[in-house]
Amino acid sequence: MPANLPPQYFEAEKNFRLAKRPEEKIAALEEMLAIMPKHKGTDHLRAELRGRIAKLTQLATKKSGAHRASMAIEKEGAAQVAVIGLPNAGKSQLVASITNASPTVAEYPFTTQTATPGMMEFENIQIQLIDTPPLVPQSIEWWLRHMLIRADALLVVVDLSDAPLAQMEDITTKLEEIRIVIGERKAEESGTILYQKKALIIGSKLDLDNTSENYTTLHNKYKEQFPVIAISAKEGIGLEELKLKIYQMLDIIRVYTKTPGQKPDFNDPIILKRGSTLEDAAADVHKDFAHKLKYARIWGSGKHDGLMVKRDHTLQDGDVIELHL
Ligand SMILES: Nc1nc2c(ncn2[C@@H]2O[C@H](COP(=O)(O)OP(=O)(O)O)[C@@H](O)[C@H]2O)c(=O)[nH]1
Ligand SMILES: [Mg+2]
Repeated sequence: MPANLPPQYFEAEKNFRLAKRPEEKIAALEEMLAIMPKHKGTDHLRAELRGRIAKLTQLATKKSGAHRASMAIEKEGAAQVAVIGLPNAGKSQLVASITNASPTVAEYPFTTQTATPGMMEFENIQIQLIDTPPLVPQSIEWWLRHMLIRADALLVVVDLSDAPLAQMEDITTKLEEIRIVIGERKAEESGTILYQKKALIIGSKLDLDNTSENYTTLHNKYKEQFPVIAISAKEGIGLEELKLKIYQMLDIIRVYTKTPGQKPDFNDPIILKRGSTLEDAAADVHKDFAHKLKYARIWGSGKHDGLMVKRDHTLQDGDVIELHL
């Protein structure tokens, strides 16, 4: 058993042992896989988990005909963000307005029973958004919980035309029931393991009457804990600012590589966690580069153009690097 597995791993493993249906077992295995650190010491275990998932998927597909055994959505682009909220909050309208997907939008609740991914363009990158079913007891299924846990962040959509504070309370309660907390709250207060997720609060339907007062109330209550923003997906208000806020919330940076004497390709950034070093960037380009790296030249973020930097140099959003091996 590799060292340094986080406590959530053992929690997921316990869920796996308790699971009865193959779908639940698959979700637990996917969670274990997502939690496990990726390095040589875990290669073997990760392969084993993938093997088990494949077997169970076959089994489950046989049982349920054409249905997919798992609702897990493969990550695409720079990050995966789940859009959540109560029925009719405007989640599907938002995803339809800022991505290439077209989930059904309707004035009756519970239109969305499955998850629909779509890609949102932000400057030169793509971020994946997932439209999800509403957080109400009858639709919080095992797969939705796992989807939220696996996502890099959550967008909480609150209808500004309808008591936003009550909606927020309802949503945080529902999330805690499935052991997810959002924002800066301590994740292990009650002794049980909670998953802490980054979140951004979106007040929707700003085009409707009296919504700006509701927005002020919502903003004042939550501004210390979350980025809070008001939009109208229908009228296209606040959507560009929203995209920027989503990007900022994700704590990622874009770094560009170049070869000596050539220009970098600004359409193809490397995406790294904020705080990443030159060595992390090299490892992202090629797994052998991390140890072959001697130094790099760097351009950008107020540094002297072409400055030589070492492997532990912390990179900034927009840096251009020329790796020397
Ligand atoms: N006025 C207005 N109505 C909206 C807006 N966004 C969504 N709606 C309406 O709210 C209802 C629910 O929207 P939908 O996106 O299906 O909500 P969901 O259940 O959260 O996915 C529909 O009638 C939408 O037309 C908006 O920005 N402005
Ligand atoms: Mg919907």
